[in-house]
Amino acid sequence: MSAFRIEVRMKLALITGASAGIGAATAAELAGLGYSLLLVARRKERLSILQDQLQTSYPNLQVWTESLDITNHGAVVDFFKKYEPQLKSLELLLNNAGLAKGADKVQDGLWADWDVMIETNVKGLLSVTRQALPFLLANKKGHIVNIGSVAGRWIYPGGAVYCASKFAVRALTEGLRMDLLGKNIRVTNIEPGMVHTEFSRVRFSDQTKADQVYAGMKPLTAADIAETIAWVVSRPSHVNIQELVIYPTDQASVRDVSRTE
Ligand code: 8X3
Repeated sequence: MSAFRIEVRMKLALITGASAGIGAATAAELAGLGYSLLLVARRKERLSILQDQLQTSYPNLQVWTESLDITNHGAVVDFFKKYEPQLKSLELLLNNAGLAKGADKVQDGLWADWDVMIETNVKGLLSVTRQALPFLLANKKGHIVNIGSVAGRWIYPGGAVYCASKFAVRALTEGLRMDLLGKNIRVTNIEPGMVHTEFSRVRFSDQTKADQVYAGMKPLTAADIAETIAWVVSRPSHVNIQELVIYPTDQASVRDVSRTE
């Protein structure tokens, strides 16, 4: 990719966890809005397939993909060095990478589950954000969109640590907004309820259990959230949608879900 082409489309969006679900769906929405895309996730093959699909739909799209584990701070630092030419055009960071592992009560919880949730949802988000901020600040404009959760506002049994990690995302979103005040950088927290992605399969490592989560109800889709993000980022630059709670109609709270028999 020549330096000239990098300068053709000025708006770059960096998406973490871009290989599937909300990340991949938002990549497609942002391509439609004229963003260039820098897509990262651990699964390089999935990213390559997504890259091909996006380039078929948007032949002029500039899209780069890179395998990156955001829990590896050294790798994150190296990534930001490698893509510095592209990142000079950074206008949007979508902190989408995140996961739940397990739904055990704290007294039964597994350290490995807690570790990966906190490492990814909290420290990984911080690692990427810290490296991205110099680029946004240099551009004197930008937008950070964090994928939080209703679990960042309300707690449910078996969700203490996952909820804590998403409460942290909410706190970091608010803190960032304060620290960046006056810098023309918007910060948004998107807080979805039940979205039918790989989320529950990752959480339970079991397809049957994952299917039960959505049985008899109509959950949100990744596309629903992606469309919302596209709306949020395309508001005029003086408008910051600070946070959005989005439930499916069949869900009234983290614990109330309407299901057909
Ligand atoms: C996912 C929503 O309700 O499964 O963040 O925790 S929930």
